[in-house]
Amino acid sequence: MEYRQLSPETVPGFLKDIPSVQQIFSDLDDLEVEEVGDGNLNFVYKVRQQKNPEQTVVIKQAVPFLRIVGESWPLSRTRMNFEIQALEHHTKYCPQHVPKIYYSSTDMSLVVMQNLNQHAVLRGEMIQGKVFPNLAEHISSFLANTLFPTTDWCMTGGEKKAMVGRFINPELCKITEDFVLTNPYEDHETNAYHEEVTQVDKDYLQQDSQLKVAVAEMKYAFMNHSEALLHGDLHIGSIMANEEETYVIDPEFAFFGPIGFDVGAFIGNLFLAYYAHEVRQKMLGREPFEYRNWILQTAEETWNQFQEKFEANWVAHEQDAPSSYWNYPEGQIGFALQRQRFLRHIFEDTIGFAACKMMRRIYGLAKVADIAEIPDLKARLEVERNVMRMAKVMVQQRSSFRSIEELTALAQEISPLR
Ligand code: SR1
Ligand code: MG
Repeated sequence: MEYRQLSPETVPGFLKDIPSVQQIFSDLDDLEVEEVGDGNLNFVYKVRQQKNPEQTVVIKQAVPFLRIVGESWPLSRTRMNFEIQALEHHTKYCPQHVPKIYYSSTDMSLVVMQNLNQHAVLRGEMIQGKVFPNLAEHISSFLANTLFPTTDWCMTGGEKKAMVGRFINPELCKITEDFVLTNPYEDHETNAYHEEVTQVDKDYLQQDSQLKVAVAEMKYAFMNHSEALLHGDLHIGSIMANEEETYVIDPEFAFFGPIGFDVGAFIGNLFLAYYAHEVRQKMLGREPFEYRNWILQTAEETWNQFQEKFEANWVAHEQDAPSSYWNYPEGQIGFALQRQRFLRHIFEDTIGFAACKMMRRIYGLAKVADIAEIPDLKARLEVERNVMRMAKVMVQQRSSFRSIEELTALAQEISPLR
């Protein structure tokens, strides 16, 4: 099939010929299509049957450019091939948190999937101050269950290397290398500063050698540490949720990288929301304490539960296929020590990458609405300065935090819950 970019007008004709889609709609001549993509890269169409709106799907299609910039920024459509492969992996290991896939095509660079119409994008919901009681439990499961199976603790060397090869994703990795791990820390042309940002603010990030060394170390880890198959972009805009259920979407940045990058992406975004809600809760006419407390608790529970679940997966794997390596009288002590040291390493990476994910959203091209849509620029600047203060300590002192609670204590030191 030859690639063509779909439009709301051409979607119904395209869907008509797909057998798995024919089973969803009772009348394929009665479809209503709306383009709803609000992400930076792709186009997303919601399709529903007008007379039976519960018959519905979503189509996500990659176009050969970066949507946030336009056709002047070419970007290969092969990103959809990585998304399709990653969705298959996530479905295998964590189906309860992945939308159902009805059809995919690498030729057309698209996927037809479950319309999560009972759920909404988590970032938008959190901006409105909604609480998600199961979020930490669900995301920690998603992380532990999708990451552990692709580590060298679980796969054979041959299997792992073959899979790493299938996920060499240089173009999207370069977006992260540039926009998360390089450009915000220099006065780069792709950065965007609002009018209240001063030269002192910029220098705080862009002319601090200790900070720049620490970020460069994180970038090196991102580029070299092929620990597990990552989602690769697990911010809170890649999650759809309601009070009961949580779904992880958009894994087009998937590649084999450092585990802490995924865990840190989520936790860093929680801290961004924490700082934003010092202002946002007041905008909503509420006292900030309760909501911000929930955000910090979610960060703590996510890390603590992730750690437990990752370790439990590791122990279960060893019990299923005991290795002769630990088969000596004190072997279980050695195995426990190894788990502890590896999780310690992931924790340090999590803190370092969370910090980079926070900083890139302040001066980098792609911002987060939590902060960037605070209308009062002076209030926004104060939020941004708090983010920078925290992120700087995190990335530079990532090896000195002994627990996630020490990290949430730092968040409160910089901006008390109130
Ligand atoms: C040009 S930067 C675009 C960003 O959008 C995606 O969601 C990734 O976070 C990427 O860095
Ligand atoms: Mg995305």
